[in-house]
Amino acid sequence: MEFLRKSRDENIANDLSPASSLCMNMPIPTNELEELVLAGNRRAIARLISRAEAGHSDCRRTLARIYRNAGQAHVIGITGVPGSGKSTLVRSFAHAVRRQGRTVAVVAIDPSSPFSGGAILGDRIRMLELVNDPGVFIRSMATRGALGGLARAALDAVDILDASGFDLILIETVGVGQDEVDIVQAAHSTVVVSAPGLGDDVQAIKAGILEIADIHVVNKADRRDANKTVVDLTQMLSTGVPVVSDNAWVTPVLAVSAQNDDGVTDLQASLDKHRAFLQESGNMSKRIRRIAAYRILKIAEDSVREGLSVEQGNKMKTLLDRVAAREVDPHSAAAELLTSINTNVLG
Ligand SMILES: Nc1nc2c(ncn2[C@@H]2O[C@H](COP(=O)(O)OP(=O)(O)OP(=O)(O)O)[C@@H](O)[C@H]2O)c(=O)[nH]1
Ligand SMILES: [Mg+2]
Repeated sequence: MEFLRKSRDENIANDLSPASSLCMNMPIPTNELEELVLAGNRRAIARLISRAEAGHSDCRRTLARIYRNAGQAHVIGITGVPGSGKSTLVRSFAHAVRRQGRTVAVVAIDPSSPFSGGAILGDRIRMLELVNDPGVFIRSMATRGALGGLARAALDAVDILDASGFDLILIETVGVGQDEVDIVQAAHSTVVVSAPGLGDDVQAIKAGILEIADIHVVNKADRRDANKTVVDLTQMLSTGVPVVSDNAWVTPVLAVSAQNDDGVTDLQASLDKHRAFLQESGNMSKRIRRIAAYRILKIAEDSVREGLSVEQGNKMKTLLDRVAAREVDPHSAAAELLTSINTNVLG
């Protein structure tokens, strides 16, 4: 197959080309990627993710079939304040998962790519080991298109990786914007990472992300001041932080040193326990519905926004003339605009 001989960059560049060339010059049509993705072919996976990211409608049918084949993986969201060691933790966790013989994929929604992250040499070497391991797949999604769509693309990527057979899928984001927090919650289990020495420590993660944790990790436990962070966090949790986590689950606070691989197997065990808890308590199906609701609304929102920007150049001009001349009121004009989006873009 010709595309398999091409470099990854070439493939990606090709994938991001405009719709017309996607159709005309494409060495392999999107629908033929499906089988390769389901068989776990890495280049096909990378390629389909790129096409999904570009948001071309060519993918829609393929993604629909992929979606129906997904649903086996344990999807884990990892978030926390910048610099708390999320990327280091993801790498250490991936190694631990591999030692168990399970496979793992990472979708990193992060301004700094995990490929360039890792200040120390040892960490970079470990990163290379992961990149060369067929049981690991790492994908960075740093770009937010002009029309949004980050959540859509990231969660399409999760489907693709899930359908291609990865046992665990990690979504890593920086817990800053609402979108990033929401994306992480589009996971079955959410891990919130904090660490000592980040200014306000626990206070820093209070705003918005403390309460979404199913599991808390206090990273950098090799530092002497880590214990204080563990104590502060545990205290804060026991004094009535509203917890989103399902009732009977007691959110653990785990001390971890991602850098030294300490406590990472505890995190693994805790995540397995959380998944089992969700399944046994019936909470898994609630979460699956919550994720589905988020995705449906997000895609609808993106489509309307996209449609509005297209219609601005078409329908809008006539409507403007009529509203300015007071032949039509703005409410009716807006309704008409939405109808034309419906027929032209969403249909
Ligand atoms: N002492 C210590 N340092 C760590 C540990 N884990 C990560 N670090 C260091 O913390 C810094 C930030 O680590 P990252 O993994 O890049 O953190 P991050 O949360 O992904 O950062 P952003 O992507 O910028 O939000 C790096 O210098 C790491 O080497 C740890 O367990 N112990
Ligand atoms: Mg990072």
